[in-house]
Amino acid sequence: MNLTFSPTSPYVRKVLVLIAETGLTGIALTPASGTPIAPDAGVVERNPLGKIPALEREDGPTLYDSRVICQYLDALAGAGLYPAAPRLWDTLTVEATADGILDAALLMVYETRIRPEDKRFAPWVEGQWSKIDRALDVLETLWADHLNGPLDMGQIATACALGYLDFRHAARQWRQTRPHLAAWEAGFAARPSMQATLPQG
Ligand SMILES: N[C@@H](CCC(=O)N[C@@H](CS)C(=O)NCC(=O)O)C(=O)O
Repeated sequence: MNLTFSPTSPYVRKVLVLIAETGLTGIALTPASGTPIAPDAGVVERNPLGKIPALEREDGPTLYDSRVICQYLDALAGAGLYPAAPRLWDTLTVEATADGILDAALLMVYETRIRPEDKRFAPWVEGQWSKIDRALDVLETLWADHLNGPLDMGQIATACALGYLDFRHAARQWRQTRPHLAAWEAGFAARPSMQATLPQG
């Protein structure tokens, strides 16, 4: 199998953490990049949306979207990072919450990196941060017990999202009003799978 890879992509990191946690082998990494205005030709060949990660496999079409890839690899490893229902519904919702944080955080990065300065719209950026703010509050409260339960993909996605906030939006200081989430993150970030996949760049 072959996984498109960037050392700064938090969605790729979700997959890499899963690989490390499950001990899966035989997955090669192909460096890739690209933005909505400068797509990577190699990525577009694998994923028409031009996004990474994408996973080429021998027994079927290339898979894309980190959530699909993670479910596929988890099934392959038999690791149970997507547990049986009813806990599954919580796991998927926590993962969707974390991915939503990432979607908003990445759009904020694109806004300052890609959009010309005279076309930027501050209320839109703040609207993205409001989504993140609300999602973090729910992780701090409603999902605190889930985060402290058995390891699953909701936790891995949450840790990757928080790592990305530290990497790209540290000035927003997400920990300030969220002591439980901050303590949980400190513990989770020490896992070898997280240490081996710290964003670089
Ligand atoms: N929902 C997708 C999001 C993937 C994504 O947005 N990846 C970014 C890199 S961090 C990307 O490839 N962006 C290029 C683009 O949006 O054109 C997933 O979970 O895999």
